Amino acid sequence: MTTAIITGITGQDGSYLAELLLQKGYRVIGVARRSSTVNYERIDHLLDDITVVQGDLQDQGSLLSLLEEYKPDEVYNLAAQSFVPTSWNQPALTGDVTALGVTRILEAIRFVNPKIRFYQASSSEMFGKVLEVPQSEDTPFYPRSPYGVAKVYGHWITVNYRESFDIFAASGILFNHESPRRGLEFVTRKISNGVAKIKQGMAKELRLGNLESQRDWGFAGDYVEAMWLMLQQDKPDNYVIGTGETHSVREFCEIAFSHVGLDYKEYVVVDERFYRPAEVDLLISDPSKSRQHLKWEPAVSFNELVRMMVDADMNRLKNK
Ligand code: NAP
Ligand code: F7E
Repeated sequence: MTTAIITGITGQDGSYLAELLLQKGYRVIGVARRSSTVNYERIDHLLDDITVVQGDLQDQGSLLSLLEEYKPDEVYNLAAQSFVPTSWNQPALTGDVTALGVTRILEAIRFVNPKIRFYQASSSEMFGKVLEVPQSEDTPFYPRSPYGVAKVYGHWITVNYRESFDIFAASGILFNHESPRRGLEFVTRKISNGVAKIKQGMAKELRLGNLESQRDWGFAGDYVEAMWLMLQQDKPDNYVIGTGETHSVREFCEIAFSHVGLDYKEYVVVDERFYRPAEVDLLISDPSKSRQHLKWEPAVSFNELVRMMVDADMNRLKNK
């Protein structure tokens, strides 16, 4: 039985990746950091089938002992301080977890078993103030937030351990991917949740920041398949994963509100509190390498994604 360790098991992607690996017959070990109350909402339905263990990307020893105890074949590093605005308020913590945390796992792999295959969750935020449109594996980085800067470090240390120590270390440069399990502070989920609350009479307006920024949004359930595919190749590499389409926050609002028969212009209030010190205006992937090498294609379209998220929040609030 193949064993995989997933850091960030309690997050959006951790839950989808665990489901995928269980379907493939893996033994799944999920790493969660200690907290005073458990936050297993996204993995409640999996707790009989996976093993959840304590570990923290800020603690080298915990990572070493996990690898020694569970002897994984594959490690997926999905843990991070992943919310961009928080990275300006807590830049040093973001660097410690999102950047140095990657080195700590790679060091654990190097000491315990350099044959372990490693996946690093890199991000389109590394492209930031884009130097090329669309963005591919060869586009230079220009990060615009402490989060983006930390992810650039995580990407390059992954490449460096591949080249220095011959570790099978893959970097997936994933564009935004969303789902009904997305954290409530990210814009897509904030909108789908806001729409459902307004429709059900629980809120009167939705306050957002920059409506003009554009993202290449896909469905998280599709993207975890790409992570797994990267570790099944003959050689480790970097891959851009996205849809190749871009849409604005405004378009997301239009579709989300109209799905429940509302006009977003009557409810969305632009609030400068949600503007960022430096914005990433436009992201759009060139996913040709992953299409060709991994044979990966997203299954869920932008319209389907928006509707799926609104429907899920409508149902959740109805059943409350
Ligand atoms: P997420 O929902 O924010 O999940 C992040 C996970 O990291 C959570 O399980 C969190 O645990 C854990 N974590 C945070 N600090 C930790 C620490 N010090 N030690 C151990 N675990 C820690 O993020 P996601 O959307 O699933 O994204 C997964 C990964 O892909 C992240 O690295 C993210 O930066 C990256 N990424 C995401 C996207 C996207 O669009 N979703 C795109 C590109 C890259 P708690 O539950 O305890 O907070
Ligand atoms: O913002 C704008 C905001 O917070 C998207 C993370 O998973 O994807 C995510 O980072 C856009 C930005 O995601 C609001 O200014 C407008 O331009 O949903 P977001 P993000 O910053 O793109 C990347 C790939 C990651 O790697 C990250 O971990 O939407 N926006 N109004 C708003 N954003 C938020 N959050 N809230 C608003 O009210």
